[in-house]
Amino acid sequence: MVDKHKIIKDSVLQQKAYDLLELRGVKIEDIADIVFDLQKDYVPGLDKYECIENIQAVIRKREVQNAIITGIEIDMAAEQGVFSPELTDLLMRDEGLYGIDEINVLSIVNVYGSIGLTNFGYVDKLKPGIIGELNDKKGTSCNTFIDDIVGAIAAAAASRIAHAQPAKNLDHSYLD
Ligand SMILES: [Ca+2]
Repeated sequence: MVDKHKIIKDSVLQQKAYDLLELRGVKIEDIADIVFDLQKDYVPGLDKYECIENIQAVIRKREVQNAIITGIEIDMAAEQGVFSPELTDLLMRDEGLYGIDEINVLSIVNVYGSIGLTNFGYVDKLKPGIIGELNDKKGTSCNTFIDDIVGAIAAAAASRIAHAQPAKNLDHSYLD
């Protein structure tokens, strides 16, 4: 029985989010590579460790954990064929007009304001690193949701770094 009044601890969800990313072959270091490439030209002395720290800060947010867990579990359920043939087909092909995978990650992208959306659009178009690898595995695996999740985490972490550099990113100095 589901107890509606039970509040799941953030730490439990955070661990679940990390576990699911790892289970699906995504390492935090892979995401850090994308963040580094997004920000290296704007942040002097940026290193991978700082990128990882910023990714961890993004994943500490409850709305981010929710999006990670929901999206990855839908990918896994699609592979197991638990949905109707129509939805299974849309998900297994990452059908371009489906669009719910992008909507799922808007809460991640929006955490750090409009620069997050700009960064997300950029990685979604170029599919750097692990995002491209996930995209190439389409057909055998369902990576419809996880590719956007990885792109959104990278975009949010890059935006968080940019925001900490007000002198370098004057256009975004209004962000909290
Ligand atoms: Ca997708």
